[in-house]
Amino acid sequence: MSKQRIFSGIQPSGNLHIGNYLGAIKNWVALQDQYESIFCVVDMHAITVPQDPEILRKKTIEIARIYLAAGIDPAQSTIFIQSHVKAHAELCWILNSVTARMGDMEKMTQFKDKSQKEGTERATVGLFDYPVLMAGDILLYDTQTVPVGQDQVQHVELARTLARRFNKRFGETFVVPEYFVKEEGKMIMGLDNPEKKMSKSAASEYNYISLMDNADDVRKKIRKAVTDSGEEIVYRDDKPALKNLINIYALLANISTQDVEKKFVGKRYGDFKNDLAETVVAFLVPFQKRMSEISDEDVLTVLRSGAKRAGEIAEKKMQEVKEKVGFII
Ligand code: AQP
Repeated sequence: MSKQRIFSGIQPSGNLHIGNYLGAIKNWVALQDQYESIFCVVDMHAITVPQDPEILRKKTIEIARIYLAAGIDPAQSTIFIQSHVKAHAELCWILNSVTARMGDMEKMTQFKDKSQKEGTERATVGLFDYPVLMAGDILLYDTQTVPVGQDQVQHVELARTLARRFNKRFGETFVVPEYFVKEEGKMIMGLDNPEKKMSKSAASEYNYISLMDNADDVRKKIRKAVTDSGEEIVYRDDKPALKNLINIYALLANISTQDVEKKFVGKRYGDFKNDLAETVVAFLVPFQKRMSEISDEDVLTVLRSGAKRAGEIAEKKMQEVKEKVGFII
């Protein structure tokens, strides 16, 4: 029996942080043996908010390099840049026109959050339409499972709705995808505010630990991270800041949160934070070394062959879709 397929992607906007790694990339690496995997650098999503063109190009390569350094194996998994496969834009337009409804779109919380920054009036139509483009990304590849962090679940739900609606109207065309969210890393919270997710576009750099941070930055950021009242190192909902730090510790050390609690019985926040900082550094140093060993040329070679393979799958699906909606092929 052939393997089931997974698809996921990350925007080349801002600095990738350990939330992106723990909520998404770490799971992709673990899943790639079991699934036929397609991982995308979603540059078309990134331009829904302003980007400097030169920085966007650099970040696009950087994200692909991060995938490789994290352990995505290009011999096994397809890695490509979204804008290299024009079918993403084509399917987005068709879904926009025949399946997506304003009523669906107005429920999308990410648009509400992101458009708040500059006001809805100034938000781009692309930002509003982001979830339909994402639905297209997923549906083009007959994706069975989409591994994402919790914040993207609503968008995968929309992809499910659009697939069902299209299938109902035009006959069986799209696989209705499931999402895969791993409980432990599903939402890493901001170090400066445990009520909101860690985010690349956060105003303060003390919100996140970037995958590019050096050891001193990591130590400084963890020292400054907000903590809850009390002394004990306990994993509890009424201590959201501590719970978040314990989660990060457990995921990077590959131990359970209970084991973290046990390890720090009788210790203080300061001891825990020092140890956490060294755990993060012990992860980042070899990770960054692996990144530095992968040249731009190596990355581009992987991306070109990934685009070829992804393009073939996507093109086939587009022929079927175009035929169904009444285009002349
Ligand atoms: N804090 C998080 N904890 C766990 N997972 C997270 N993800 C994002 N933040 C966290 C997951 O990372 C993947 C890539 O996200 P994206 O680049 O497509 O955009 P996003 O979800 O909007 O992520 P960011 O980092 O917060 O970016 P900005 O600030 O640009 O919005 C997704 O699987 C996401 O769930």
